[in-house]
Amino acid sequence: MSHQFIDGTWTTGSGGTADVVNPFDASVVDRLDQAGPEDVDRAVAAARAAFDAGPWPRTPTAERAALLHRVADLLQRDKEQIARTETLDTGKTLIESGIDVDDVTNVFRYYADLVAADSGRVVDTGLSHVVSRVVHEPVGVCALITPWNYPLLQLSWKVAPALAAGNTVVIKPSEVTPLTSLKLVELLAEAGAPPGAVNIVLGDGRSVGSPLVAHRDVDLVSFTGGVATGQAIMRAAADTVKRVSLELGGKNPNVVFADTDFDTVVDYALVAVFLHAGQVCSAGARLIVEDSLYDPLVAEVARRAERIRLGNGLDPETESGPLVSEVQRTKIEDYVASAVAEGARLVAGGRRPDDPALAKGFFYRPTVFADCHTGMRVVREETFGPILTVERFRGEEEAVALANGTDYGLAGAVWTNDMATAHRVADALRHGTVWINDYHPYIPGAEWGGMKRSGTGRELGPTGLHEYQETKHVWHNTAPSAQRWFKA
Ligand code: TXE
Repeated sequence: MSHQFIDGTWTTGSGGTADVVNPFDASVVDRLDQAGPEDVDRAVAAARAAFDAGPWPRTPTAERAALLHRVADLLQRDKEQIARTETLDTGKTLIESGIDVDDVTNVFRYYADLVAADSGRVVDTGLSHVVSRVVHEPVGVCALITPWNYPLLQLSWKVAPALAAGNTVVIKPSEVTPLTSLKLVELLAEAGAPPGAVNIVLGDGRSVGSPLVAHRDVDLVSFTGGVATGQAIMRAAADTVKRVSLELGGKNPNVVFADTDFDTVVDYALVAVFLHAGQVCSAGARLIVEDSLYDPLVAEVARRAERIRLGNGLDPETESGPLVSEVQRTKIEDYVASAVAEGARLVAGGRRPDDPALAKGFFYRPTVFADCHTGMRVVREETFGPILTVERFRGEEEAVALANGTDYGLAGAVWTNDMATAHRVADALRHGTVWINDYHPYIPGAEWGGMKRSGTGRELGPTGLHEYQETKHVWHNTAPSAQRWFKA
């Protein structure tokens, strides 16, 4: 067993072993060695040496871009195998896993093309003998820490721009779902990443994540995960003034005005929240509905939620898989109990499935609560599971107030056929992404990230590259002459 990739070599970690579990039936998919403290040190030292004296940061951008394109080709070559692994590891359906691989491929291609076109800029100084240019350089050693809901996808949003910019990286995937991250490292090595440019260490947050964040030789931490962990990372990074980028999830409003098409909005309301069993940072977990549409919409969403077919992600008939772990299911059950105790009206789900074929897995029925308000914990906090809460509004002002009435600010949507209303509400929402008459799409070229407690920094788009770049101003006086500032 050798699952740590350090300085171009697969080595065995000294931190014991951990099982990777299939959430569908709790069977063991793989057993992997874990990094010990000395492995973390060796990985950072390799990345440091590769940054300070290795070829990668000095490789012309066109060659770095070519490597990223090769990775994209390899991802497509191995697409089926990667998608299957992601499904075994996370429980999501094979269709979703396949979409993830395509999206990851596109992210590598996007950053390859973007960095190839990034030649800095020349600034007009007004002085003919002075050349002033602004250039982008890599930041240094980047620790990339990822969660378990979109393991490969979220890693790609970090590793593609980090490498495109010329950084070296140490990856720490979630201990729950490390398999496709290992595969991506294999592909990066196959594509020709030089030793030390890409390293991966496995383990949990306490024994591997935390020492990485505190390490003196790490210059940047990019993290996606929970708010409490993000806060701890921000605090720890302060000691060495690291650059930090955080994506910490959301509690995302899906605002529906009464003039919208009923059947369409029911479909989208369901996929907004129940995609990947609700374990999506941008899940539309708060449905906020105009008074006159409220009762029919609640009834139809509840009816359709009851019909969602749970099952094995590998089965093409499955519409939704299990939660990722027993820990996550326990959390969801706790939220359901608190919602009932606080007076929310349960109209769908609220229980584990009865089907004995699903008994071993971490399944929970898609759940809908009506008559919710922002005083309830289930409305305020990110549940990260298949729970939809429905609130009622009267008038645009109240809709906006409710949608913004959260500590989070990652994403939200507005549904209406009145385009003036749509854009007024979109402008008023304090969320990093706003969809009008849609839910979920994102594209490599447009920034992704949150306001308020949803985090700091942006992934994707040009800003997603700048996160991994230092900006340097070079001033060249081509004709210096004595100025006699001080007397000769
Ligand atoms: O996340 P953690 P968890 C939210 C969601 C979920 C909650 C908890 O609400 O229920 O967070 O999930 C590593 N220093 N999101 O506990 O702990 C950890 O090993 C450095 C939102 O799984 O934040 C893993 O690799 N690293 C979200 C990663 O951080 C540490 C996606 C995420 O784990 C660390 C996932 C430490 N001290 C959960 N402690 C999103 N934004 O999409 C843990 N880690």
